[in-house]
Amino acid sequence: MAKRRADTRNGVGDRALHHELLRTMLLQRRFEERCAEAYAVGKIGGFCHLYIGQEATGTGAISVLRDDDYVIGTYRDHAQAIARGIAPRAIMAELFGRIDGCSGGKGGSMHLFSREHNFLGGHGIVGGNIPLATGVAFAIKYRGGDQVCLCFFGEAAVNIGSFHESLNMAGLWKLPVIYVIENNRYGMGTALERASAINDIAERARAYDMPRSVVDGQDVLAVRQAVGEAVQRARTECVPTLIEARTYRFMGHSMSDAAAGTYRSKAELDEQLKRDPIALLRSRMQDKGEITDAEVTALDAEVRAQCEDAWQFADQSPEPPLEALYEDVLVDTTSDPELAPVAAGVPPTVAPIAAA
Ligand SMILES: Cc1ncc(C[n+]2csc(CCOP(=O)(O)OP(=O)(O)O)c2C)c(N)n1
Ligand SMILES: [Mg+2]
Repeated sequence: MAKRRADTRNGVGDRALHHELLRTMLLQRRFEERCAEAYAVGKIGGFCHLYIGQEATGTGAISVLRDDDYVIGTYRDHAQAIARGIAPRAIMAELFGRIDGCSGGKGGSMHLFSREHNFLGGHGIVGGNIPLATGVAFAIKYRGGDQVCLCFFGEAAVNIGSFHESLNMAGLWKLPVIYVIENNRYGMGTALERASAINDIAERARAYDMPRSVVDGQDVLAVRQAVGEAVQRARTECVPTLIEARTYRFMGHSMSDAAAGTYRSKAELDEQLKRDPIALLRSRMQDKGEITDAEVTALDAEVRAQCEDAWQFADQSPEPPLEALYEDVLVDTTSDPELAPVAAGVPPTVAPIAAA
């Protein structure tokens, strides 16, 4: 599968970079609008959590990574998979539970995976991906690599025990991991102030002697800057970072609850809608003369067509056969060349972890 992600790291001018970031966020938005539609007509089953409103955080953060870095997220993973370059066709097919999905149609909305893109999920357990990210970062260091692991989770996850265990290990062993808290103010219907003893959650990094920063999660360029600095620190000095991106989701927690009217007011939502991350970047580009209205319209038409193509592709893809139910439960070490030595009982020949 060809990688669709353009190089948004270095060597490209601001205009090209901004166009690429806008295209990615618009694709994420239109894709998830189609997800909502597909869910309503029963094409997507199970849980489905949309990222609408939070696009700048995932897009800005992932845009600074190299292809050999790792990304690991939560159940709110569709848009991050798009930012990482996984084809909309493969994502939509996964959401439809079809064989051409990136997880073979057996993961669904919350479990998007792509080994090719070093995208390690999609995890349904709140906080469950944080120790995994820490383990990935340990493996990178143990093997002497210079990749980093970028780990996304919500602000409610910082009250889970594994968050603290993981940050302690990462701080102690100096692991190349960047923990990005997507603070959208709510864990399902519970406001941060009702669940957390401190509201300034980036402060938790102090307990683990870890650099921290707070960033406007609606500003894709600010996120790029903050994550870029953390990635550089992790890559060159093997230092972990905790970043709190202050953002907001414009939809309900999942497809099963309303956007407003229960635990948050319509007035609050309307206020937040004024800081739509896509509109913010678009108007910044328009002010600088980097994009015209006609170009925005054309871009929108292009991504809408891509989403329609993804839907049609997913709809035509078959369901996995019944026999596939028992596949992918355990690792098949015999058919994977990388794992064959393990299967044969050969101990791994990797360098021990360097002293911090
Ligand atoms: C260990 C665990 N407890 C409870 C749940 C149920 N649950 C699913 S999402 C969620 C809220 C998480 O909120 P947050 O971490 O802020 O992420 P957001 O949904 O806002 O992106 C909860 C409690 C779960 N999936 N896993
Ligand atoms: Mg939250």
